[in-house]
Amino acid sequence: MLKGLIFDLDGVITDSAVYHLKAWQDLAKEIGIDLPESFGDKLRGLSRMDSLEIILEYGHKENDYTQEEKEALAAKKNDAYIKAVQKMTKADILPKMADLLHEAKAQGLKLALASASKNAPLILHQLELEDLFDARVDPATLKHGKPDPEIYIRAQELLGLEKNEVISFEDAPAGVKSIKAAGQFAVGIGDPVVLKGADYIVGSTSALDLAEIERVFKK
Ligand code: B16
Ligand code: MG
Repeated sequence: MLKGLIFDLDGVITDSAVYHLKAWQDLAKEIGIDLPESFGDKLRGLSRMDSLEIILEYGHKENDYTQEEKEALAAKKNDAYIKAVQKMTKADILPKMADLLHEAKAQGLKLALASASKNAPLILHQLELEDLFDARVDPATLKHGKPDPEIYIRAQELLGLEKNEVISFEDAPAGVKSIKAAGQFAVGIGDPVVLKGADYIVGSTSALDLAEIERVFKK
């Protein structure tokens, strides 16, 4: 029986990816790397330091910096990202998502957040959604990032539920892999080819229909 929903943040509840990409592009430019718009999809769901690593590899600069210097670069990107996030409002919630969250809550479903972002509390605050969530995984407490199942298993445990009692929502291939490795039902939001491991896929949040997802889940 369905008892809870677990959500990724970036790409599912709001499109913070555009701000991540802009902040990474600005930082990359400073160190001589020209990051194309298409790189944004590669960053989805990856942790901050994993994002920096693939950017440095892309620019053939992976051996140019010490760990301390890498941390300083990531901190600089994060400062710029936070400045952008502070301008977000509830108008930045993706289409239909606020309705879906409120509908789920009204049905008595528990809600958890499984975002790799350390800035998730700030973003939920900006979007005025923080009170809706019963649990939030703190990514700083995790040993492994997505696609490892740890984050989705932790979210389910924080809700006190079993894997067959939850539906989890993701926009990134690494996130869908994480959900499926946790043994949960995965709703993918995005390109069906890219998200092919998911149990139910919609092209965008505009197409989300909780009753329909629940019907497929129960089959
Ligand atoms: P931060 P999600 C992820 O969010 C983003 O998709 C990814 O691009 C970002 O690097 C990661 O959060 C870490 O974010 O630097 O704010 O800690 O999709 O897991 O909600
Ligand atoms: Mg995401």
